[in-house]
Amino acid sequence: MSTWSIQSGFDAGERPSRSRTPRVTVVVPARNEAKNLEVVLPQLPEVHEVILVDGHSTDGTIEMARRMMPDITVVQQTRRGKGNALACGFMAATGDIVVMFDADGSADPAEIERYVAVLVEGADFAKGTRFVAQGGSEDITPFRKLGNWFLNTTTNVLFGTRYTDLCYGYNAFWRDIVGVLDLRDPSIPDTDGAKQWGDGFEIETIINCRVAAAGLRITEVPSVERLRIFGESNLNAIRDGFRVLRTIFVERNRMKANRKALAELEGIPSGVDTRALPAAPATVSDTLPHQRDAEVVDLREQRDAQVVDLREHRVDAGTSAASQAELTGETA
Ligand SMILES: Nc1nc2c(ncn2[C@@H]2O[C@H](COP(=O)(O)OP(=O)(O)OP(=O)(O)O)[C@@H](O)[C@H]2O)c(=O)[nH]1
Ligand SMILES: [Mg+2]
Repeated sequence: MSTWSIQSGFDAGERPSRSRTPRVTVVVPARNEAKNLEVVLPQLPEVHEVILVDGHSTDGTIEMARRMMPDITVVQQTRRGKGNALACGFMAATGDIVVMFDADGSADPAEIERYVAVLVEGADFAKGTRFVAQGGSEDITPFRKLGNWFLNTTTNVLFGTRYTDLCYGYNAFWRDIVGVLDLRDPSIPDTDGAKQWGDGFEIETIINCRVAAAGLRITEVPSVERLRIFGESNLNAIRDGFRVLRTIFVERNRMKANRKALAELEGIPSGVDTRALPAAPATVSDTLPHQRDAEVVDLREQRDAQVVDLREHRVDAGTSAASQAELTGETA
C-alpha cells in the first residue's frame, strides 16, 4: 500500500492531533435496501455509531434497519441522490473517522479495520481500490471496468494523482477533513425535484479530486467488491459515466481557480507556476496561516449549525418515515 499526495509546495502545517484509538462512524446510504440491510447490518463490527441515510425508501428500509440494529442513527436525506445522502451522513457523524459503506452487500464489513488502520498510520484519506493485488470485484462488468479505467486515467493525468480505482465508493477519512470536501450544503432545499450537481453518483469523484487537490495524504486500500445481494443497482453506467467525466473537468477548473486565488492572496507574482500551490486548505484546522483566524471559526460554526439543522431531519425512534416526511415537508 502506498501513501501519496500531490505536490503542494506549501507546508500546510501539522495535522491536528489524532487519536490512536479513534471512534468510527459508518455512514450507510440506502435507498430501498431493506432486504440487504437485514443481512449486512448484523455483520458490521462494533463501532462508535452507524448512521443510515435513507433516500425516501418505500420498502421498509428504516424499519428493517431499526429491527436489525436498534441503536442505529437514522437520518432522512434532504434532497435526492447518493451524494446528498453522504453529505447528510457526514454532517451527522460524531466519530473521529468516517467510513462510507454501501448498503447493498457489496462492501465487506471485515475490511473496515483495514481502512481504519491506514488512517491511524498517517493517511488523511483511505481510498478503496479493486484494482491492486488483494483487491477485486465480483460485480464489475468489462464495460464498466473500461469506463472506470478511462476516467481514472483522465483524473491521474489532469491532477497528477496516482489513483487506481476512481469510481469506487468504499472509502474512509478523518472527520476533521470534511471541511475540505466542501460538499453541497444539505440544508439547501430540493427545489425543482431535479438532482442537483454533486448530489448524484459523481460524489465519489468530487471527493477524490478535492482531497487530492488539497494535498492530503492518500493511501489506497485493497478491497474486494462483492455482488449486490438483492435488488438492482441505482447506477446507470453511461449516464453516470458522463456525469463523472464532467465532474473531473469541473473539479480541475476549481482546483486551478483556487490556486490562482490563493496565489493572489499570497502576493505571488503572475508567471509563477501555481501548480505548486495547494488548491484548498488541507484540513479544517490546517488552513494556511492567513486563513487560520478568520475562516476556521466560520467553518466550524457553519458545521455545527448544519449538524443541528440536520438533526431536525433525523427520524426519531418510533417515528415512521411518513410522519417524518410530514415534519420536513417532504413526500416519502
Ligand atoms: N440515501 C440514498 N442512497 C442511495 C441513493 N442512490 C444510491 N444509494 C445507495 O448507495 C449505495 C450504492 O448504490 P448502488 O445502486 O449499489 O450503486 P453502485 O454500488 O455505485 O453501483 P453497482 O456497482 O451497480 O452496485 C447503495 O447502498 C444504495 O442504496 C439515493 O439516492 N439515496
Ligand atoms: Mg452497489
